[in-house]
Amino acid sequence: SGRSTIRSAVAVLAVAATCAVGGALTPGAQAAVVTAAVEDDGTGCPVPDTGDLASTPLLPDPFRKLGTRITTKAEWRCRRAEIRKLAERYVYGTKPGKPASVTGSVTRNGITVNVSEGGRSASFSASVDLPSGNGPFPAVVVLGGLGADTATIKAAGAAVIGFDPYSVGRENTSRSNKQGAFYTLYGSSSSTGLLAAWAWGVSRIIDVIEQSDGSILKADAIGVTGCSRFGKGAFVTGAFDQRIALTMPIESGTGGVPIFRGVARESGAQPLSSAYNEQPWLGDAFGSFTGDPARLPVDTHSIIGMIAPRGLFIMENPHIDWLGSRPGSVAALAGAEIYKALGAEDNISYWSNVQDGTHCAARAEWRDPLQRNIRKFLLKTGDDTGVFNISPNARATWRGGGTGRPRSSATTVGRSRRRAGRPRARARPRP
Ligand code: MCU
Repeated sequence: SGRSTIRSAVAVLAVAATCAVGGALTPGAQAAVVTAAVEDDGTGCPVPDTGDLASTPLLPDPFRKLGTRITTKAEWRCRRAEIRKLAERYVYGTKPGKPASVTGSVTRNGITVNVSEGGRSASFSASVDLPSGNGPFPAVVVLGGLGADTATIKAAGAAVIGFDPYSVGRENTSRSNKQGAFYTLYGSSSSTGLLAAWAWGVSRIIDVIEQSDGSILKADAIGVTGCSRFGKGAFVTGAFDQRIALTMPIESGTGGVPIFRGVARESGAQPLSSAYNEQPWLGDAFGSFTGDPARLPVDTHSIIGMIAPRGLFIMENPHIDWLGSRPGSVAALAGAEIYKALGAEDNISYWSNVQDGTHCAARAEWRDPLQRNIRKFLLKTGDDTGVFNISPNARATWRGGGTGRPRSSATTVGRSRRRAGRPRARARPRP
């Protein structure tokens, strides 16, 4: 039958990550057209109240709804809507949808965005840098300009949209006096953190591209990237807009990809309270979890699940403890289980095996996988499989209560074919 099921293999299992051999992306046969036509396809999904939050020291089961565990791929749409709601409520703050009015323009060198709602208006803009050739072009939104290899992005055939996240959510403000276009619309005391505000800004840029005549940029071939704090932003941006075809967070550190429960146990990684207090990146509600992340009903593997089955390429730096590359690989490996369950394991890649320890350096190792990801998910001309190339420094083990190894009988998870560069997932019951 064509019906796919997701079931728990064992109650608790461990996955040991092995270092990828060679690390080359090998050809596969998976279709890459997996974006949604809308920012969020979960409208209409019932999301019950969470009630009291239980302590879950192991990773929460991404397939367990508030109530029961899902058993089919079709149920993922509404489980994702739940994860989104929980992530907004406890981690990032609410990201509102398209405001009542969004207007603007797309030219060969810039995008303007005008938004208004409830009698408040704001504007911001972004730069456009086109590759050679004839458009319309796919594009990668680069948050904050730091660390992204824009030459490679253009050489691969995608335009670079340069977006200053601070135009929609500034840093160095108190939580009660947040500033920037987002907070002009939703109030300076909005409990939404900067990362969700930045994500909202990118979504509005995509609205304007969608509304344009499509002669310069293609709205259905948008990627997002950024390094460091803007890597946190790129991660959240990709998670919260299903029109984004490719999400590429670089060295995002705490508040980005690394699993919260792991950060808390990783000496040297930026502590949760430090990331919460350094800037209002995370939502105000996260403040009550910094000392006790086990109470969070979602962790970042589930945020990766919000991106699935769309393209995701996580880049990390294993040379700086502060960046938490071990909890980062935990999130990636656990999140990959969601991709597998959805039959999309070829759409997630993780790479931390790099030489240069400089934060946000231009890295030769990422050039090839970056081009391949752009070709596959934005130009839609490639069919590479995903690759996990984990630095020995970043190798980690995760355990998830009931997360299990979800089996998707119809597609990839149960099959025996193994490729170089894939993590080996091994079910091993633990007492
Ligand atoms: C990795 O991102 C941050 C980090 O969370 C901060 O503690 C540090 O101050 O700055 C990093 C960054 O954004 O560097 C540019």
